[in-house]
Amino acid sequence: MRRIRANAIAILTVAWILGTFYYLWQDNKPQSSPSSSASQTRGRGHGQKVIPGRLEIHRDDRTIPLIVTQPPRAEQQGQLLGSFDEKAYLAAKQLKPGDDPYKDHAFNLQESDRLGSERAIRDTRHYRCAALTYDTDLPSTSIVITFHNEARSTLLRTIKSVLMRSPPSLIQEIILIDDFSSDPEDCQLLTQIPKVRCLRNGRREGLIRSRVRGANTASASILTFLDSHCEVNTDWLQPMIQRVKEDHTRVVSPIIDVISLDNFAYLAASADLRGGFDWSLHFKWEQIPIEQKMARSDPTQAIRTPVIAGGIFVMDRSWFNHLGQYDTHMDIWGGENFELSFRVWLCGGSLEILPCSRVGHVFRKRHPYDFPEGNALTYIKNTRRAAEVWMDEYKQYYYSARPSAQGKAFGSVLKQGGLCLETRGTDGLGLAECRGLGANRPQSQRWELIEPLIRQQDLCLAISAFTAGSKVKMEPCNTKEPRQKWKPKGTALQHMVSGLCLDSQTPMGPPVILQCRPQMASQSWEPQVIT
Ligand code: UD2
Ligand code: MN
Repeated sequence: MRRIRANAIAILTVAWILGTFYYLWQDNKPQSSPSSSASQTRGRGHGQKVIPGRLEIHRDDRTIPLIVTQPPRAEQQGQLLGSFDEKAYLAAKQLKPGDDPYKDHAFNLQESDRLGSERAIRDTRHYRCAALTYDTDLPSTSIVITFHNEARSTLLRTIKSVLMRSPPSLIQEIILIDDFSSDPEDCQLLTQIPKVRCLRNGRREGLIRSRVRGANTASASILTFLDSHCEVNTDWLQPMIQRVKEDHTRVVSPIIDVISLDNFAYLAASADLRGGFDWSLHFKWEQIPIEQKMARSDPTQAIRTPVIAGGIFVMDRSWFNHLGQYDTHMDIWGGENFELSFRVWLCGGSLEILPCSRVGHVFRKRHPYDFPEGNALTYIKNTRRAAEVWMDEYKQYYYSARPSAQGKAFGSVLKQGGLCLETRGTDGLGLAECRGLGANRPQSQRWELIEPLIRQQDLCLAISAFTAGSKVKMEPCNTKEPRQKWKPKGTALQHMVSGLCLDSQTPMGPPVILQCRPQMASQSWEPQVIT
């Protein structure tokens, strides 16, 4: 009898051990097809991002393996979507047999469409996150989503996941900015969903100006930015709003989980990463330094990050405005995440990744849309503006890492103290108070340094003679004309042939060229971000 009992205990023990191993093994296994590993590293022609080790399914992150977030029941659906006819919306745009499912969106559209507008996803948070509580009087937020030719199924899933997985009282509105997509109905039809608004750009603006447009019409005191191909996870919003409520200078991001571009599997990302960059201003994820990791006793704690990835973050609206929003002279895509991050840190705020907030995003390997001025030039223009404006002497490392950025246009940024260089009459010049904001800045005060020229539309700064004290005037641009060739020298602008520097001498009179004295205020021309 005793032997039978001993045997039974032994068998049970073995079965228990095997069961435990099987369970851990199951949970370690990527839940998707082998091709999903492709999303671990991403490369692009230019302005590309490499995301090493972003995807890391493992048990030591102690996520909640068995809980999936449920889609709402049928009766809740009606309230969620109002009069919106989801079936018709999705059916109107279907992949035709034989079409390449990756062609238009750089992800597998067939898989995205097949999933439909919602699905249960795994709660990828650390299990201790589920026990956290948040203030009951958190302020509400305006969600800002800009898109250019997004697939209907991914766009709708983004919106529905927000409505399904956020406390309704926290969602003031969802502002879609249709960045001049081919079909205005992609956006327009979605306004039948309660809380959804749609603003369409009359021309392609790029994500940076589009987000500013969205932020400017937002009515809530907190802004939440999302890409147009996301799925938010359980309780994603409360931790972020809580942190911003406690300190309005915090800018917070979730951990960005990976939605496979091939099979749309939802995969947990590592909780040990923060944002970083190299000197050529490429974003990359980096491991949290070991000392910091050791010091982290609480896995639910915020992770301070030098920069954010850029697409998914929450910040106070008045803080966003106080910082001057984004640099609206950046085009299409890229660089704005560094620029905003530098603003935040340099102006006394902070950036964080919150492990208890998770949002899935479809990371792609190429841009599915065109860049009117080319991908490479646009990325250089944007990052050069970030470097010129915020990196002081560190910008030399940017130029060493990216020699091709030398001499490329970076937009209108010429200013001295509170005064701007402006054109007067046909060829006259002088300093005057800087006027107008953003698009309202008068043309007479807009300058572009496109080495070696300093341009205003078709006219360029030229010296009248090669001797000290000669006046500077405007004349039609000609890259071969030695009188028009300039280069930056610290904060001064040096005429290349005479070696003399642009000097405002008498503030209201025309500028002249004088011996370079870099410390002189009259020779210091600072880059100015026009917001
Ligand atoms: C990442 C960010 C993205 C942005 C970018 C750098 C995440 C998850 N994503 O690239 O938000 O910060 O880095 O600039 O961190 N779009 C427009 N107009 C355009 C081009 C794009 O509205 O002319 C939209 C696009 O539809 C999408 C969003 O902007 O919703 C971001 O573009 P993306 O998804 O191609 O950028 P991504 O995720 O590679
Ligand atoms: Mn994206």
